[in-house]
Amino acid sequence: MTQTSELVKKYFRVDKLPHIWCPGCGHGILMRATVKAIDNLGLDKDKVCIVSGIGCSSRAPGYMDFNTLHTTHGRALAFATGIKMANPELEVIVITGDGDSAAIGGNHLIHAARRNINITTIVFNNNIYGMTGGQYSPTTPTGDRGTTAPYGNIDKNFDLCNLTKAAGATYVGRATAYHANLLTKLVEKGIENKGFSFVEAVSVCPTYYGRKNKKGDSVEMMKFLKNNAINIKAAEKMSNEKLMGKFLIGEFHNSQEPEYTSQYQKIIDMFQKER
Ligand SMILES: Cc1ncc(C[n+]2csc(CCOP(=O)(O)OP(=O)(O)O)c2C)c(N)n1
Ligand code: SF4
Repeated sequence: MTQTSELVKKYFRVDKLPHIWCPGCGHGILMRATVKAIDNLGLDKDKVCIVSGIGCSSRAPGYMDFNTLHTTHGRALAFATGIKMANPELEVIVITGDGDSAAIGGNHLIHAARRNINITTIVFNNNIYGMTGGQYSPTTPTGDRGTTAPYGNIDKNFDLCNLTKAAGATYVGRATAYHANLLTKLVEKGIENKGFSFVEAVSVCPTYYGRKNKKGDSVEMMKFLKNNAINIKAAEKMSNEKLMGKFLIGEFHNSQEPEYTSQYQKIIDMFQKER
């Protein structure tokens, strides 16, 4: 088994470390779980392309030693789609935030899912806009506070797994910074899936979400994830009463459907034969 230090040497841009995430931020754990999944699958580093938008979450590819692209806010999936179409041989992984993927990038997310293009998207969901100072995002739970919702958010929050599944993603899963081993497994399976894979990685942001909502420090927030996440398989046998106030983790959806770049190639082949 590869040790952490070997992982760091092999997969991180050591000259860019230490990272500048706040002490106690969950994003580092999620980044490590992503790299661990890549390592477990033994992927060729030169064939992996990691794309992000803008945000604390989207800083991750800057630290990761692969082909990486730090794009514009909300547009990671648009860039990633272009890369995948130009070179379907590449393993394209998107790391994005809840604001980046579900607000400004929300349309790209549903259409990438609908196309079933072979991209794995990992959303580092900290339930808030971290980088810009704690504005509420589409995943801020109703009633919770942000700088733009000082009296509590009155919008309904998105369940990103339900959203992407309904839009057509063929692999959907959720884990948390506390459940890092499960997250690694879900990312592995997402990468292996030949279609659009969506993995929600629930993070902790003690600086903004935690402080604004009196959730305590990072340890308290991690305890919350530990105590309130229920595996979807276990949930099947539990009563609604026991599930009240809990949230689900695990594999939500796994199906096989035609993949976009291979369908596109078939059209190219058809016309090349006709010529
Ligand atoms: C077009 C555009 N609009 C707004 C911004 C400002 N901006 C930068 S990061 C960000 C939010 C990031 O939040 P999220 O995706 O949830 O990631 P986090 O920082 O919480 O990890 C915003 C609004 C920008 N850079 N570009
Ligand atoms: S603001 Fe929040 S998400 Fe951003 S680095 Fe700090 S703890 Fe992490």
